[in-house]
Amino acid sequence: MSTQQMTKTVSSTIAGRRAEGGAHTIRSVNPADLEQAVAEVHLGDGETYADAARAAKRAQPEWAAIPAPVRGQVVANIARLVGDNKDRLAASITGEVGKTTVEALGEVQEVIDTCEFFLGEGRRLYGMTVPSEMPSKQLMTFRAPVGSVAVITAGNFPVAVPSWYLVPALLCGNTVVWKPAEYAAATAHAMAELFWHGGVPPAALNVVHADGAATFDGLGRALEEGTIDKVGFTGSTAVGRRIGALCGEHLQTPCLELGGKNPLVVMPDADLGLAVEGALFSGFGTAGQRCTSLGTAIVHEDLHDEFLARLTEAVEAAPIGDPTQDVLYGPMMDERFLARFEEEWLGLIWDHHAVGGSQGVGQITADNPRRGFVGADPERGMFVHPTIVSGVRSDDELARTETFGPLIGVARFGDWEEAMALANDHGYGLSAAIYTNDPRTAFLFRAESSAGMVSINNSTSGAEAHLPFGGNGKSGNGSRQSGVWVLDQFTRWQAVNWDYAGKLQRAQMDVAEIDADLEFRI
Ligand code: UN1
Repeated sequence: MSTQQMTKTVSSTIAGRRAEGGAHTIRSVNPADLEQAVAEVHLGDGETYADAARAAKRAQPEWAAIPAPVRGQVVANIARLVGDNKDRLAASITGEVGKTTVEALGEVQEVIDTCEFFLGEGRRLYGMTVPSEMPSKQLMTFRAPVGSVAVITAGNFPVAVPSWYLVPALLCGNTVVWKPAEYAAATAHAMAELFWHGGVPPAALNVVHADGAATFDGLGRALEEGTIDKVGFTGSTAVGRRIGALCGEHLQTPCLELGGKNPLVVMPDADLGLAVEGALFSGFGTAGQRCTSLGTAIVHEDLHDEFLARLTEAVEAAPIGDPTQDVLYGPMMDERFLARFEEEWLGLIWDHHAVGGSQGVGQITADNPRRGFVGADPERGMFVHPTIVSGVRSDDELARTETFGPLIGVARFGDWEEAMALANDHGYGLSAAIYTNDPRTAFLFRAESSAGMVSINNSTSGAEAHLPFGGNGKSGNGSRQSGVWVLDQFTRWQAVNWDYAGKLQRAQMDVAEIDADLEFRI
């Protein structure tokens, strides 16, 4: 691991100016090497947030007045800049949240893909012309920007998930206040710089670094003042519920992308090797810290023992450790996730469960080692043993609780109803996968799954950047990001009624009557 010290100072940026008022300072560290500080981060307070919202609101009309194809050109510039800085941005992700180099590069690619989709949308943003029921009258629809948008994101995807909000929001003519995760502040700042250098006016993209309490306070004030018109939030279900309630008080519908308990069903006709590979990637990639990470593998009794044996073997053999090397996963990205893993998720392992995948459970230390750990000293970082918990039943707490870390459940089923109960009854509905070679089973699963995203013979994680992304139930409020679908989050339809008859024509009342003989029979 690199021992190079590179501490920068990161502050909130409002209309291009550093905002340091009311702040306390935290250190963002490399989770693979806690002695390595990445940045000193000045955290703002509620007033910092409210100020940023005022700046965004003020800047919005001017940004919206720029023709959409020209805003699309800005997005094209961002795509190019992100591409040219791909390795640096990926290194920043790895160094600040511990994602492996290959996943970090993939994440940066997701930003580029998002930009490439939306730069063309600047030349579309289509409305419709609609026939009127009266002559000399034309109806049409326009997409109008929503206004100023609050974006609040987690740090597990410190650039890709923010780009799903920032790029379409800006392209549609909105301005933004972005509150990234505190533990990914330096990466967020780097990303924002690429946006500003690509031509986004500084007041159109304001960045506030703040803790949860200050953000909540500031967002409440901004909603009260009318300086935030839309909220986009990616994070936990518990926080999403609070944000949804706050927005509801202000008659707003936020875009909420929350947790998951994503099932992966393995049918008796499945390609077992493929299913094991899918479970390994979605269960342990990003150390299980994706909202789309595998929750429970639900395996038919005919294949269960072999699936479990092969997955356990794969997990035991997997290289884990230094994320700059070729490993399955690196550290937990922040101490809060390590603490929760040890204090809460491991407590969901009950007597009737069997545990496998590693020599220990919990943090990898000298006293609780993992054979083949990649890197010098696991105790310098926040590394956790991979854990497979088998014998999971539908009434287990573990079958219903999102465990944001490298822990998966394995359950056995006999009939379809049992499999679907395990797949749906937890009340989340983000992503679900099935491994089968029977198209009837695949489509039955699609129809009966509560998830917003269904994969057939592919894992629960790794969605492409231009399909609708989002969930139902405890995973969100039905909002969708990505592709054309997200346009409905960041624009509102405006209907236009244009009458050029020169006299009042009353809808429903002044409509021509048609002569018809409906008693006619042939
Ligand atoms: C998230 O964890 O919030 O589908 C998003 C995936 C990624 C995005 C995950 N493209 O796994």
